[in-house]
Amino acid sequence: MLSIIIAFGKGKEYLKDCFDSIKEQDYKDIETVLVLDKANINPEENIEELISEFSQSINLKVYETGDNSGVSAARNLGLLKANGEHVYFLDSDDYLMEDTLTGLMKTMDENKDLTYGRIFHTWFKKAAFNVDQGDVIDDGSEQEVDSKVNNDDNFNFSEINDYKFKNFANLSEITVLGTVFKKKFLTDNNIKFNEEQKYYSDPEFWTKVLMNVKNYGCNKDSIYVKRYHNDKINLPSISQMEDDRKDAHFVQSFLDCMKLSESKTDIRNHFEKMACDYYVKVFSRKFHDNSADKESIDFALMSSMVKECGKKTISKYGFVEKKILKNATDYNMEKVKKWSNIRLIKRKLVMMFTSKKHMYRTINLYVFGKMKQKDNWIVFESFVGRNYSGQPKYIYRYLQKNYGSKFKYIWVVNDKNLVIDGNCKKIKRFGLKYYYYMTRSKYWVNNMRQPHAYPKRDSQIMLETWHGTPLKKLVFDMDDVHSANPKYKQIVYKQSRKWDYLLSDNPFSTEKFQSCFMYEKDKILELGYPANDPLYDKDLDKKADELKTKLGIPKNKKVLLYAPTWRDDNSYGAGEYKFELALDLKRLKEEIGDEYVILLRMHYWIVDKLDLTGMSDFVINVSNYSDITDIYIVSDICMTDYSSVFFDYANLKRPILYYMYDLEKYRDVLRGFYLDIEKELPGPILQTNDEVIDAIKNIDKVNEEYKDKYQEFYNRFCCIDDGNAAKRVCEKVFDVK
Ligand code: C2G
Repeated sequence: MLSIIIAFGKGKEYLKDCFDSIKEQDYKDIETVLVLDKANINPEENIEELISEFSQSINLKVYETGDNSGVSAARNLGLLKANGEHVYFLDSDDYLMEDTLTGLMKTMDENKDLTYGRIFHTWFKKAAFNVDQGDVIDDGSEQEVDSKVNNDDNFNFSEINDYKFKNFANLSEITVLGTVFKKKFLTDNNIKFNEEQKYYSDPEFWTKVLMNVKNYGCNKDSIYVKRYHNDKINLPSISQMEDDRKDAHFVQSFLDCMKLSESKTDIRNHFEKMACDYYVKVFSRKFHDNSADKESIDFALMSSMVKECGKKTISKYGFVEKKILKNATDYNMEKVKKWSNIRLIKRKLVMMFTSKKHMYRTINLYVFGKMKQKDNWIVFESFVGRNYSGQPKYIYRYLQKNYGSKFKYIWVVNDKNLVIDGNCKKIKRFGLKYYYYMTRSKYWVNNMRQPHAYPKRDSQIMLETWHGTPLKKLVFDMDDVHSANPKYKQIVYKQSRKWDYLLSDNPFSTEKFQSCFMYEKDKILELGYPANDPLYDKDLDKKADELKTKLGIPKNKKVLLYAPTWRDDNSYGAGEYKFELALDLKRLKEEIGDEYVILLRMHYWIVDKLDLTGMSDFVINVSNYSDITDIYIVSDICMTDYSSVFFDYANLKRPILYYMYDLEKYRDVLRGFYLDIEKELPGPILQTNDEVIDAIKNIDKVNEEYKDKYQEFYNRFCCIDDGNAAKRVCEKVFDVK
C-alpha cells in the first residue's frame, strides 16, 4: 500500500482540489494520511465537511499535531502513522494527475529505496490545468533519467545528484515532493524532518536521502502539480511568507546540509556552490544601508555560510565576487558592502549600455527625479498609449475647453501620428521624454494600470479612471485561473496603492472595486464616466450622421456593432491575444445584409487579423478606430459577449445582444462573473448564429421582451452618467472650481 501524507494548515479550496485528484488516481492501493497542523487551522474554514465527503473515497485517516506544530512535525507524525510500505508526501495546496501514482509505482520495486517523478509549477486550479496547452511552467529539466537499479556498493551518486540538483539552483527549490519512498528505507536510516526548521526542512531531509540511497527509479511522466498561491497578500504559501527570521532558518538549513554531506564531496560541493551564489547574488545586497542593528547580526549569520565553504569553491569565482566571498569569511562587513556595491555598479553600467530602458531609468532616477515638480502639468494615457479615448480623453477635453492654458497637457502615445485635438504635447511611451514628463508632472490620468516599477513621488497625484464597469471578475475576486498568475495579484496590489483616486461609474462598481483591488472606499470617486458624457449630447442624431460619413457607413443602413472581449487562455504572449470569429458573416450577410452593416470591433489585446474578403459592403472593421464612444453613437444595436462595453452602451437605451457561444468555459473555467447573467442582463444570451440572426430580425420583439429588465439595469448601472461627469471629476481632482 502507498500512504499519501498530507500536512494541512489552511486553504480549504486548495485541499478540495488535492483530495479530488487523489480520488481520481488510477492507482487504488492507497491510504491518505491527513495531519492537521493544529496551530495553523482556522476553525472558520470548517474542513470537517470535506473530510467526511472524502473519507471513504480516498481512504482518509485524520490525525492532529500536538504541542509541536508546523509542517515538519505534521509530516513526521504522518510518517509515524503511515501503514503503507511506501510513502508519498503531497502538499495540501498541490494536486496530481490521474496517472501520477500508477506511473511512479510502475518504476518502484522491492530493490528500490525511492522513485521520483517530475514537478510542474503552475498557478492554475485543477479545473483550469491542461498540460497540453503548454501554459505551465515546467521545472526546466530536459534531461531524461530512466529507471535504474544499481546494486554496486560503489554507487555513483552523480546521476541522481545531477538530476535532482542540476535544476536546484537554490536551496529553497530542494523538495521531497513528487517522490515515492520505501518507508523502511526512511525508518532504517532514521530519515525524518527537522522540526526546528520552520521553512526549509526539505533540503536536510533530501540530503539524508542522498547520503543513503542505493537504488532508485524515475518516471518523468509522473507529474506532481505544484501550485503557487496567486494571492500572496491574503493566503501566502510557506515560501511566500514574510518573516524576519527566515534568513536565519535558511542559513541554518545550509549549514546542516553541508555538515551532513561532508563525506560525499560531490554533494557537499554542490551545496557550497549554491551557498556562495546565494551570498553574492542575494545576501551581499542586503548590507547596503548601514542603519539597522539587525543587519550586523544577520551579517555574521549569513557570512558563516560562506565561512563553511572550502577555498576551492571560492577560487572559482570572478575577481569581484571572490572579494565579496573572501571578505565574508573574514566577517568584514564594510568590505563586503564595498565590493557588493562595485558589483552592482558594474552590472548597472553593463545594463545601461546594453538596454535603452535601463539607461533611461537611471537618468530618470539621478537627473529628472531631482528636478522640481510642475504643478500644472498633466500626463494622460489611454489603453497603454494605443488610443485617444476613454475617460482620459474626455477629462482632457473638458480641461482644454474650460481651463485652456492653465495646464500643460501631455499625452502618452505609442505612435506620434495618433490624432489628438487641442493643444498638447505628444510623447512616446517609454522614450526618454516619457520619463521626463512622468517624473515632473503633478498629475497622471490613466485608464489602465501604470507600469508597476514606475516610481511615483508622494506629491504626485494619480487618477486611475479604469475602463469599464466590471462583469468578469477582477484581481482579488478572481480564482486561480489562467490570467491570475502568482505575481499578478501582488503587482496589482502594489500598483493600486499608488492610485490617489479611482473613478467609478455606479454604486455597483464602487462595491466591486473595493474587493477586487482591495481598495479604500474613501478614495473611490463615484462620479460617473466622462467617456459617456457624449452619449447625452442633445445633437446625438446629427453627430451620428457625421460619424457615419466619416466611417463610410451608408446612410440607409442600420448598424450592428459586434464588440467581443478577449479570452484568457488564447494568447501568443502577454497582451497579444488570438481571436477566432464565431460569427458566420456570410450567412449574416445573406440574412440581414439588405438592412444592416456590421461594425467589427476587436478588443485592443487582439492581434489576429480578420479575414473579411468579399465582405466590404457589409462589414467595416473599426478595431483600429481610436474612440469606441463614437462607435456607440452610430450603432443601432450592440452585440458583445463578456465585455464591459454594454454597461456604457446602455446609456443610449438601445438594444443589446449577448453572443456567448463559449459561456460555460468562460464563466466556470476562465473567469466567473459578478452578475447573475441569466437574470440581470438587459438582453438575450445567444449561443448560435441562428439565434443571433433571429434576434436581429426580431429586434422589436426583443426590445419589448427586455423592456423592464433594461429599465432596471439602466437605473442600476447608468444612474450617475448624465453628460456632466467630466466636470465633476475635474472639479474634484484638479481643484478648478
Ligand atoms: N473595448 C473596446 N473594444 C472591444 C472591447 C472592449 O474598445 N471589442 C474597450 C471598451 O472601452 C471597454 C473596455 O475596453 O469598456 C474594457 O473591455 P472589456 O472587454 O471589458 O475587457 P478588459 O479590458 O478585460 O476590461 O472593469 C473592466 C473590465 O472588466 C476589464
